[in-house]
Amino acid sequence: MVQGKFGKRAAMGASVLALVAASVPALAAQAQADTSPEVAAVAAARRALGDGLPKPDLDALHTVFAQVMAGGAPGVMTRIDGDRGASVYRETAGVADRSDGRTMNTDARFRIGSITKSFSTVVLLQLVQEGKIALDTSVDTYLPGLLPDTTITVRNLLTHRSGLWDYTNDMFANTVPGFEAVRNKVFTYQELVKLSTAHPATAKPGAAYQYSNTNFVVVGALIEKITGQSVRTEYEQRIITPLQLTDTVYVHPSATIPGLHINGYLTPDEAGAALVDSTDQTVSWAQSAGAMVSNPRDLNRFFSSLMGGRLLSAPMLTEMLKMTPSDTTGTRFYGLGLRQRDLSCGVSVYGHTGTVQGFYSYAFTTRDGRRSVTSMANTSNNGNVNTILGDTLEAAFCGKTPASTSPAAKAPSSKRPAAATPSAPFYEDIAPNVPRH
Ligand code: REX
Repeated sequence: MVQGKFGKRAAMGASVLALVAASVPALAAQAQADTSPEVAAVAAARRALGDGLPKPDLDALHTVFAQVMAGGAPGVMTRIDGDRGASVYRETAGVADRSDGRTMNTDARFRIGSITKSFSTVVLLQLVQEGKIALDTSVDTYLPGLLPDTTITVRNLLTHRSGLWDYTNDMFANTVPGFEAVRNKVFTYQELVKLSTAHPATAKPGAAYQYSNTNFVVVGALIEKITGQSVRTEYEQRIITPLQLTDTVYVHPSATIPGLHINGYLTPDEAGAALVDSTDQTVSWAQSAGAMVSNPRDLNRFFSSLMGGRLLSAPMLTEMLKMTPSDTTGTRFYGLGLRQRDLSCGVSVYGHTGTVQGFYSYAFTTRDGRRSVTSMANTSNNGNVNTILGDTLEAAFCGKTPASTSPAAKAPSSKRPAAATPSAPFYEDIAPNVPRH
């Protein structure tokens, strides 16, 4: 069953829109120039949330939810904060807990996986701002002897261009046994780095984008070395407390998610095998690369605040947004601990994706931070579900745009996924050398 709760201000009246148009000279002039009902309807839809984008297409969103659940996820949800949270949509389907049938809830916490990388990057870039560390300096300067290649720079880590092997490829080659072997373990950063450096480098530093959790484990080690404090303290003091992210916690090495939360269900490799409840685990295998817990409101606020300049100076945000392609689609890019996705309606969104056993998530915002979207499904090791979940971004950011006026109508068809139709399989970064299921 699909449930929806609409924010009070989501349905803004036409009279309010007219007032808005009248008070903004450019809009008023546009309204006078084009008086056809069609053009006026498109303009009204675009202004409906006050953030300049089309209204979210909730029918398309619910169709995506149905596909995610048909693909094997017990539950799925999306929270959309329009106009920096003035208009909120909380959409859910399915259950948060299969044992008691508790329904999915957008207030509940979940494991955000690699979305943690954006938090770690903000901490590190604040340290750069403070002159305590430099982006283009060798990691070896700060952590002598940790990495065999002394030419790997701090920027190489943040851009996934270090050439450090991703140790999770080996760790999770067999999904459930791999998970069970580490779910209660507590690793040091050094132990995880050693698992990586037992393999030869995958490329020369700077040469190629190759997603690797190792990079952000080294980022955590750098943060702790430079500040003399735990990453937990740094996340709290620099991000969580200032932004009042009351549902965001870093509890490593505790294995439980505190408070109201969603249970995660890992898909075994064997076809037809029952889902494994993977809620409780230390996530010590990821730490600063993926061990945070949060909820959709906090993630939307985090990325909106980031883009709004509340966490980094303008020059440092510009550094974070220096993107290079992360695949060959021409629509997906990676900056410094930050992804960019170009959607079918011509809108670029910025954020991160996350995968921890039992949890797939997407958290993205517009360049001005005015519309932010977080989606999650409580399963993993099911690439098809992850791909379909990504289509919630199309429905939430692009909405229903009349084909004749949509920038997508002019885009090549390869860049034009329909909102309710799953786009091409998305495997780019999940343990790249491991067979897909
Ligand atoms: C590890 C394997 C996935 C999960 C991983 N997660 O590298 C990081 C992350 C923290 O969130 N990365 C994602 C397991 C891709 C991102 O940045 O977007 N897979 C699963 C297997 C495969 O065990 N055999 O799907 O749960």
